[in-house]
Amino acid sequence: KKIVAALAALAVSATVLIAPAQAQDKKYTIALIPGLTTDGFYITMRKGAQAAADALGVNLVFQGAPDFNPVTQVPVLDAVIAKKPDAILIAPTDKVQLVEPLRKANDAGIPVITVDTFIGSGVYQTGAGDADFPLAYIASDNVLGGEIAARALATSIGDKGKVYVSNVKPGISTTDQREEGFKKEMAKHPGITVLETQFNDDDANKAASQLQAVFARNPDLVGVFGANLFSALGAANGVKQAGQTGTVKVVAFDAPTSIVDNINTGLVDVAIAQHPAEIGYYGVVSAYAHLTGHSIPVTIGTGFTIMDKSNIADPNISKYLYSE
Ligand code: T6T
Repeated sequence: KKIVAALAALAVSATVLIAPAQAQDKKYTIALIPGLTTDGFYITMRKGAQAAADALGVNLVFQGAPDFNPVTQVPVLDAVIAKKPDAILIAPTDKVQLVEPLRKANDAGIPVITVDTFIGSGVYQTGAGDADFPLAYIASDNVLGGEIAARALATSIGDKGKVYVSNVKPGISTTDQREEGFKKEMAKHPGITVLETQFNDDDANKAASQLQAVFARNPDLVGVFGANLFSALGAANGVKQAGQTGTVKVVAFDAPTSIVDNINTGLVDVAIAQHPAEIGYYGVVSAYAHLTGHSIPVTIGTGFTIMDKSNIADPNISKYLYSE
């Protein structure tokens, strides 16, 4: 009897000992597919993701397209799915066009988490709609970001005059929501007229020429909101080329290192930095938690840091500038 009991105890402790060892031996591969590879925002997101991957012993694969476009992102996604990673983190480049390609990953049993941008309505795991299958959405609050931008621009133009939004293209959740928040806030400022949005396809040169064309049609233009990194850089360059630095105010979404000079010279009044490293970090942590049997929040919101001339030299602020 004693021997049987001892053997049983041994079996129990053996299971207890073996189970965690097996869990630790499993090295998970998590793929991160950015909106595009050559954008400081996603380069910074990758760093945050890598920090979490290193801490958790996860293999992180970063694979993306050279431009922000579903036509080039979908083949990258297909190639990633074919390699069967344990989970996919992705910034979908279109709310609608990425639904079916991502469903393939989900149908293949690969958990999907969207970072920065969302598909469908961005409300996941409700059983409603056909694009609610991603496990989580980790991002800035982009409607709020647009409202912050509008308030900053309203202040810098003395609450009156003509402004417009320099934006990427319709169908991208983030930039659509920033424009929505901007217009919602501007509706509370009767002295401000919001002109028609200019779409630049994420091309800073196009954004610069559009600024000059809008200014040519509206010599009383007083401000522009650049709704993402390339829209803002381009709009700011357009203001400079038009010789309107300081007269046409610029509020920029995103914070590449070049924004420091633009703020210091007065070309850009305010930059709204997102926290992409946090998005990447919590993306990997969430995927890992799910893979190891834990429940995860369906949305995680990350914050903003507002940069202007008064605080840009402060290391607690400048640490949120994006990596190159
Ligand atoms: O603004 C970010 C990102 O949040 C957006 O979805 C796309 O543009 C950026 O990557 C900046 O270029």
